[in-house]
Formats: sequence, C-alpha cells, structure tokens
Amino acid sequence: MARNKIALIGAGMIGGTLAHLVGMKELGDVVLFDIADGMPKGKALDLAQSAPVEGFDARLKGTSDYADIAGADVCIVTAGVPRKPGMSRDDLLGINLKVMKAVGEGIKAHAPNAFVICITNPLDAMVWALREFSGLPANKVVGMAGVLDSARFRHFLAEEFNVSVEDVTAFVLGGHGDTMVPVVEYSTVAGIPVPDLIKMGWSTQEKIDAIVARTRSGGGEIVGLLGNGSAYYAPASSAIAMADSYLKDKRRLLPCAAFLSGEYGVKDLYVGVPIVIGANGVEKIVEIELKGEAKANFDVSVNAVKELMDACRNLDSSL
Ligand code: TXD
Repeated sequence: MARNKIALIGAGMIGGTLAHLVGMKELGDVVLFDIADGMPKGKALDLAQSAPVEGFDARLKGTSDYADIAGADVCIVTAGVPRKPGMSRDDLLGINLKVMKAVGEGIKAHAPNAFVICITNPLDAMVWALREFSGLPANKVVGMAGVLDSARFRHFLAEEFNVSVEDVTAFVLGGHGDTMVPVVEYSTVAGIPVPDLIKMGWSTQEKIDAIVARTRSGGGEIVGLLGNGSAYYAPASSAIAMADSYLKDKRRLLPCAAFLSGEYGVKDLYVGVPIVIGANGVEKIVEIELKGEAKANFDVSVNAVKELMDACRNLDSSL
C-alpha cells in the first residue's frame, strides 16, 4: 500500500513543526509548499536528514509549485502573513484572503479529494473563504482552533488539580478569538465535571474563572513572551490529531471549526463545535446543549465570526 501524502501549504514555523511530527509519527510522505523559494526545500532536506537518526521513513519534498501537491490525502494550510505593528485587522484580512484564494485554487486544481485543515488566522473567516475558493465539499474542509484552545484549557486545569493531562478533557467552542467559549460544565477529570470538583473542594470558582480567562488569552500570552511570532508546537500537534483521526478513520470527537447548516441555530458559517472526524472527513456535528452563560457567550462569538465574514465579502465581491 502506498504511503499517505500530506501537503503542508505554508512552510513557516507551524508548517515545519507539522512536517517534523508527520515524520516522527510515520503518517506519510510530506510536501512542504511555500511561496518563499529555497526555504521549504531547506527545511525538507534538514528534516529528511533527521530521519536516519530517528528511524522514520518518509519522503520529504520542498516546493513552490502547486503541481507537487497532486493527489494529497491531507492538506494543512498555514500560509499567510501575521499581523505586524500598524496593520489593522482588515489589512490582515485583505492579505490573507488573497492567500486563501491562491491556496484554494491550488487545492482545487491538484488535490480536490484531500481533507483540508486550515490554520491561518483569522481562522473562522479564513476556513470559510478557503472552502469557497476551493469548492470542496464542506465535510472535507475544517479549521483548527478548538483542539488547541481546549489543550490550553486542559493544561491549566491539570496544573490546578495536580493530575495527569491525559485525564483532563475540556471543550472550548465558538470562534477562535477573544470571544471563544471554554465550556466548564463539559470539562472533566476522568468524567467528573469541573463544577463537581469545585464542590469537592479541589478548586474554587475564582480560580476556575481565572483559568477560563487565561485560556481565552492563551495565544496572546505566548505572542507576548516570544516577542516575535506566535505559538507553533501546540498548534501543530493539534492539527496532527485531526489529520490522524481522518487518515486512520479513528472517529475522534474533537472541537473544530466546522461548517454549520442550522446546527446550533447557525447557518452557512464556520464556528467551533464538537465534531466526529473519520474517513469521510466531518462524519457528524455534535450538538451539545449550551445553557445560561455558555449559550450567551456562544451567541456573542457567532456574531463576531459573522462580522469577520461580512468584512471578507466587502473585500472580495466573488464571495
Ligand atoms: O489556532 C490557530 N488556528 C492558530 C493560528 C494558532 C497559532 C497560529 N495561527 C496562525 O497560523 C497564524 O496567525 C498564522 O496565520 C498561521 C501560520 O503561523 P506560522 O507561525 O507558521 O507563520 P509563519 O512562520 O509566518 O508561516 C507562514 C508561511 C510563511 O513561510 C510564508 O512565506 C507563507 O506562509 N506564505 C505562503 N505560502 C504559500 N502561499 C502563499 N500565498 C503564502 N503567503 C505566505
């Protein structure tokens, strides 16, 4: 059986880390695509030379030619530019929207059967635009944010409870921005909901509230500390978990930005919700009951995503 082929569109910090993980986990052969000329080739060569030491077999190719992604089983998109000082959100939106157009057309022409995972920010708008430009079915195009935001929440909760991260499950839903919704009621330690753990004296409401706030600004905290660029290890791991579930038909239930057609009362938008990922891509959108504050916060988050999409439509009349 031939190996899977994984195309990484954007060979920057996350792209390079993705390639490393694909190799180490022997998920398949890798194509690192970037508009920068030598850089993807250099990264591919460097990673290929780690293979004899680590003991993995994978072909790694760097390229600036979309023809090289032909027949990819999975495409993970990180292409774009980050926000620089003096740049408004709309400036960034305009630039990355053009990037999504080029990437969507490249995928449509060369890898129309791929499962596509978008990571580029602003995530919920970019994954929507990428699906529009690629014309792929909505079950084959998803956005990565929820797995990362939930991993941040899980890490902080595990530290607070002094238990293994393995036993902490948590959900962060909604858009990938300041309005994201960490859902405390559905977050557990080995099935014991966090509100019960508060009652059991494991923590206090104030401490959990502080963890929720820290989760929401988790990306910004890292940007501030790095001083240059944004997080890349945990984002790459998160996208790999999604690709792995697709390639191995694991049917994992993961929070991802998925196209909603009426679920959660939302239509024609990408929003972070729990989904099942299997061999057909998005196998199921899971509608959990959101109550009280979580529901109100989710609605605020959906409105923030809508505003971003309106801004995209104003920038590109074909959308
Ligand atoms: O949760 C999430 N979704 C995120 C999103 C978490 C962390 C970071 N998130 C976003 O991912 C971040 O705001 C960026 O939009 C992307 C990629 O982050 P990364 O840290 O990898 O950015 P880099 O290192 O700048 O890499 C981007 C690469 C760079 O090498 C450019 O040359 C390339 O994208 N690029 C392109 N490649 C292909 N085609 C086009 N048009 C193109 N334009 C730029």
